[in-house]
Amino acid sequence: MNMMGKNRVRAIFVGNRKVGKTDLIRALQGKVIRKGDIEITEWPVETNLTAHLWDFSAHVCENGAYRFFLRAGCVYVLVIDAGSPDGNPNQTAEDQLEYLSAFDADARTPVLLVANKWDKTLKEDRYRCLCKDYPNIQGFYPLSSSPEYRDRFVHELAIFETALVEQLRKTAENQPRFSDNQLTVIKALRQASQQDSFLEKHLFDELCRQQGIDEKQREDFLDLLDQSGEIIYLPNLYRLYDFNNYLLNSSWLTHGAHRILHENALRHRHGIGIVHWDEVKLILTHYTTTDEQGNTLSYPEKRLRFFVRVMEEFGIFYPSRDAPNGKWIVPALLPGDRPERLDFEHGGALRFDFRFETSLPRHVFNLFIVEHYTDIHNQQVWQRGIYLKNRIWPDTKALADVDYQAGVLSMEVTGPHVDLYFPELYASVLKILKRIPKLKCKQFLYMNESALIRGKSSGKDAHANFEEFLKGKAAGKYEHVCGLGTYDVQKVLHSTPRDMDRGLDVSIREGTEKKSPTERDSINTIAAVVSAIAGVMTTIITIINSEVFLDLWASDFNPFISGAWASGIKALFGGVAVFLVLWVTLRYILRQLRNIWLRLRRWVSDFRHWFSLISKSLIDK
Ligand SMILES: Nc1nc2c(ncn2[C@@H]2O[C@H](COP(=O)(O)OP(=O)(O)OP(=O)(O)O)[C@@H](O)[C@H]2O)c(=O)[nH]1
Ligand SMILES: [Mg+2]
Repeated sequence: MNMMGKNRVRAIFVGNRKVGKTDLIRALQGKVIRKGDIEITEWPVETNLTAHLWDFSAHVCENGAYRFFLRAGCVYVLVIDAGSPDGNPNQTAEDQLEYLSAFDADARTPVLLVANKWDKTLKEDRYRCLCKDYPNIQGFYPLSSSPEYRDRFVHELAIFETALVEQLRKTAENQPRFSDNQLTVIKALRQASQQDSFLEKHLFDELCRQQGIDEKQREDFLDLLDQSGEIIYLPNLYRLYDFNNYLLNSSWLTHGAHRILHENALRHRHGIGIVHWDEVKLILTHYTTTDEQGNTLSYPEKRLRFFVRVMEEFGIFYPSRDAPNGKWIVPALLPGDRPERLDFEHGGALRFDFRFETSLPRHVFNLFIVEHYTDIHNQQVWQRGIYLKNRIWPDTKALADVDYQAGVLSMEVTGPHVDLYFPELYASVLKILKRIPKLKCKQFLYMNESALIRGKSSGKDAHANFEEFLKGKAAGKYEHVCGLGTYDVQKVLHSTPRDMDRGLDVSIREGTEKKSPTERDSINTIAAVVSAIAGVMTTIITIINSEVFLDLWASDFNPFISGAWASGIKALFGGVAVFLVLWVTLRYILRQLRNIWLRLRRWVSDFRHWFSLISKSLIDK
């Protein structure tokens, strides 16, 4: 690659609507080169380095559709409204930072945190702590960008500008430069995007060939084009589904997403956040529009698979487990508010919290909804909560919700099969969290009042660190001391003694993938108990069968029991012994069969999951 060419680096300005992103970009005095859902301002940094400042329109920010364009190799400028009287700008910033880091596995993409509208506030400390939690934040810049305050904040604006230039330079140093030939291709791509939002792969190859860009260089060139926003190129997606058209016009995605998310019929008819393939087709195939530069945006059916895959890739849609190719859950279409009436019985329910040390990313709960949506009770699901009724175990219900401000995901499970349903829900959260190892959370189990054995009740908020609770349980403790009281471990877990070694331990093993000794220990214990009982019974039978024993019963020492009585007692003892041995063995066999059944169900569900994934990729091909 020609290292003498020109460098273009993208700075992406993100933040909620009306925080002052556009004013901040205007303050940098670049030249607007493209308008539409994404306004791109060209800002000359130095002779060989031009920055493209990307500014998203309000609806793109609102839908979260700016996620399509977040890439490593950019600089992010996160703008928050420091003057906002209500809400929690810190929380908003954390949500945005989570989104940013979701597309940057190494957390290397630099972020400049701008607290705009500083003219309205002086509370600096509450933002600075964010810099400690997110190491990719390079600096914190309180300022005011609107024209009326620019004179007052000229110094602060200059500090921000210098920092931005430094980050752009650093980013450019790690990037190959565009050669003149490549710039010619870019020009042609821009022209082509006016005719059609997509360019067929063979035409792109032809353009490259004409400019002497050989096949070996083409993959790097595509990455570079994607980083600079000229083409949307997502290699994994293209490879997996064999897409052979490159998307040239980013507005095609933002317009399509906006159209689906704001389709009235969808919002009102379902109100439960589900979109079917037929609806995607119906809404988009007849939709043709032009963006602000006069480019035509059309959505023929052959392009819609690409559309939904990109939506899935960026967490706007989630494929439903039962029909991953035909039905999607769209969290943004779920009702925002908790239903007024929920008939969930809180009394006696098993309560559990995942408390996050950093913020709780939104996709964690979205994935939880996707995982359990077939159990949704009376369509009672909203953006922050879900009411479930298990389809297999009768009358067993769960209520799960999130408090983003406090960073807590809570669950309550009630009904006769809590001991089975809770492990299932718990395991699914662990499975989701496993994908985001940097997320730290603590788990707390609440103590049920009815499980109090001794001591003063410590109220409904008495809880235990779940890890310690489990350690105690694994060590065979049947009591847990917590707060002012001592609690019955079995009752807290809603389990009977026979349940103590299954369900929960199985789910924990699945979640942590560590071999828990508990199940093995309990099987050993059962085996030991069975052999002990059998041993005792054999001894009794041997004794009552022995001549000495019979003689003793029949002797003068025993005036009350005759020989006939003695044989009767012998038969009774023998019968009880055989019954006990059979009973214990049968229970053990039944329990093992039940474990096998649970395992089989899990395998079947895993198999269905993998099968649907494979069929999904085959159908797309
Ligand atoms: N007081 C004050 N108001 C500001 C400042 N910066 C911007 N505003 C006002 O905030 C409003 C939104 O500014 P924009 O720059 O359009 O915000 P935006 O983030 O681009 O908004 P959207 O594109 O709609 O998401 C306008 O009314 C501005 O005048 C500031 O520093 N101080
Ligand atoms: Mg704006």
